[in-house]
Amino acid sequence: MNVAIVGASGAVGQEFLRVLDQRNFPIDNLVLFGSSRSAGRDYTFRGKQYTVKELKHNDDFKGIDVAFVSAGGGTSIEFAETITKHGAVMIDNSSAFRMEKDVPLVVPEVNPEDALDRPRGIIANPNCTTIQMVVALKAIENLSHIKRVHVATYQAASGAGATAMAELKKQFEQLLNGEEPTVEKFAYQLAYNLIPHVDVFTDNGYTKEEMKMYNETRKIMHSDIEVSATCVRVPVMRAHSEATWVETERPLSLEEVRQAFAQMDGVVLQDEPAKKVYPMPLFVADHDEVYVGRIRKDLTNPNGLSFWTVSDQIRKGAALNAVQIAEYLLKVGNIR
Ligand code: 2RA
Repeated sequence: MNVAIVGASGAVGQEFLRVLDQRNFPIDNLVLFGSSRSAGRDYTFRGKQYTVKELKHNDDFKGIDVAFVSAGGGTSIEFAETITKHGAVMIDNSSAFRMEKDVPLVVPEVNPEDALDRPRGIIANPNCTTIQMVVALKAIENLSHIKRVHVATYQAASGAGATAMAELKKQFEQLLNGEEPTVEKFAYQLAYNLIPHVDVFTDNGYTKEEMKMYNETRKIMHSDIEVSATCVRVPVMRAHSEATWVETERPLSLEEVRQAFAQMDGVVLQDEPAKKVYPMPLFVADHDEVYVGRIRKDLTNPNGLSFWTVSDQIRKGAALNAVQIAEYLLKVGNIR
């Protein structure tokens, strides 16, 4: 496979390199692309050095089979044609194409076959908060149709990029030294704080991040599922957590729900509260799966169920999901 990574210097771009190597993804040729600022930087992959090329409108993508793209929505929109015109499959981590009718939005554990119908050669990677939620929801949907979801997210700094992670770390150090914390990546100091504001507010009082969870979930699950989200930034480095409540068509027993989670691809069940066993971002960071715990029947609604999920935002929330899409295409022989 001839592989390109666009946005190679970013947090997700760097994770693509780690994930591709760790999963022994078959690569004959690798090309790294970035902005004029990151062009010239060198990265090592499988013992060989690669230099970032500046992304330009030329024929650099000729012969590329799959391009993993994580460089912001503007870059994805501007370069989609350049990337795909020679037949490369563009797996895009930005939100640019997610809701386009002719672009599949894919989580391999939930709707892999959607990736086979990509008239523009583009496959969209969902938002990180959506990915971890739908992996868990799929286990329940297999038992009984989910009518509605309420979810509160506890989103790590990594969602805003490597510089945001560095800012959070720096804030703790500055505060420890009695200095004024640097506040640039978020609306307020994040250290020792929670910020109920991710992305921008829309006319209905929800943020764009919260509306992504509504719109993307319906597209991925091909369902009329109703999702009401509250997305919160928390002082955690790289794993997102979510408190989820679902209402299903029929009442579900805890036993069948636990069994469904235990058998679900991509899920690790961590649910033994009596032994203080439940998922936490500190221990889930750098892992691949969606960790599920705190499972309980809703005491206010016989068809209600509550649970807690944690997953690494940079891996399953971005780079790993995109690589798993490419692995699926390879497995079914649907890529050059
Ligand atoms: C965030 N989900 O966490 C958004 C973008 N990665 O900031």
